Amino acid sequence: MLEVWHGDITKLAVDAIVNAANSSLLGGSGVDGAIHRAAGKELVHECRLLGGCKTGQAKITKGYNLPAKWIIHTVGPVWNGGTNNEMVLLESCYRNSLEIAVQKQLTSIAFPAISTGIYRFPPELAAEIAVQTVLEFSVNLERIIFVTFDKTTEDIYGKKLEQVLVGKH
Ligand code: AR6
Repeated sequence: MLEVWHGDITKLAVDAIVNAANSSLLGGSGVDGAIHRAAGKELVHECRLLGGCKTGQAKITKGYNLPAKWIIHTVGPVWNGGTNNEMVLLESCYRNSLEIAVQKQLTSIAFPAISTGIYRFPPELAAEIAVQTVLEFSVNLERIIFVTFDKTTEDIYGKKLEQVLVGKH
C-alpha cells in the first residue's frame, strides 16, 4: 500500500526509514541531520565502518534510538539542470533502497523526498520518479510511505498518488 504522510520521518515506527544522505554517510543537515540527531551517536560509529556510498546507491544500518528498526541510507543526485544523469540516479536511489528492504524481508518503509531539498531536484519530477519506481515494489512490501515535510511536497504527492490510483499514470 502506498501512503503519503506529513511530518518528521524520525517519528515513524516502521521497519525502515530512508535517509537522504551524502556520500560520506557521516551526517549533514536536512533530513540527514534530523535522523542522526534522533538516532544518537552510535549511528555515526556504524556509518564510519561503511566506507561511504556512491550517488544512487544505498546502505543499511540499525535504527538505534529511532522508533524505526533500520535506516537505509541513500545518496541522491545534486540537480544540475537534468543533463548529468540525475533522473536515472534518483530512480536508482529508490530501487536500491527497496531492494535492500526486500532482501531483508522488511514489510514497511518510509521515504523522504530524496534530493528535493539542498540538492535542488525539481519536486514534481522527483515525485513522479519516486511513485513510478516504488509501484513496482508494492507487491513485495505491505506499506510504502512517502513522507512530506512541507505543503508543496504534500500536494504534489497527493496528486501523483491519486493519478496512480485512478490509473491515469
Ligand atoms: N522528515 C522528513 N522530511 C524531511 C525532514 C524530516 N525530519 N527534514 C527535511 N525533510 P534534504 P537532499 C525533507 O535537504 O535534497 C544533507 O545535508 C525536506 O523538506 O534533507 O537529498 C545531506 O547530508 C525535503 O523535502 O535532502 C546531503 O548533503 C527532503 O526532506 C544533502 O542534505 C530532502 O531534503 C542531501 O540533500
